[in-house]
Amino acid sequence: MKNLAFAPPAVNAKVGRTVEWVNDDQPPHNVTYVSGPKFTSSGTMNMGATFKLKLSQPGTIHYVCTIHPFMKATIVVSK
Ligand SMILES: [Cu+2]
Repeated sequence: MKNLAFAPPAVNAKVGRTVEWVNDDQPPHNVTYVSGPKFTSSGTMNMGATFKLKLSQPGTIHYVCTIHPFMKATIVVSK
């Protein structure tokens, strides 16, 4: 997360890979599940905090930062 955005806002990755987010912003953010293969949301991430998600199922994950609802992003997970 940087400049009040998920960067990049869309990624493609294979099942079995792990995605890691780092909050490079001063304001807190979170990674909150919206739709697609289910995962447990991150909770609040202060500056410098990290969150990892192992991609275990194919599908398109949509997620948002609920603190800044305009921060939306996707992960397309393929086999
Ligand atoms: Cu945010």
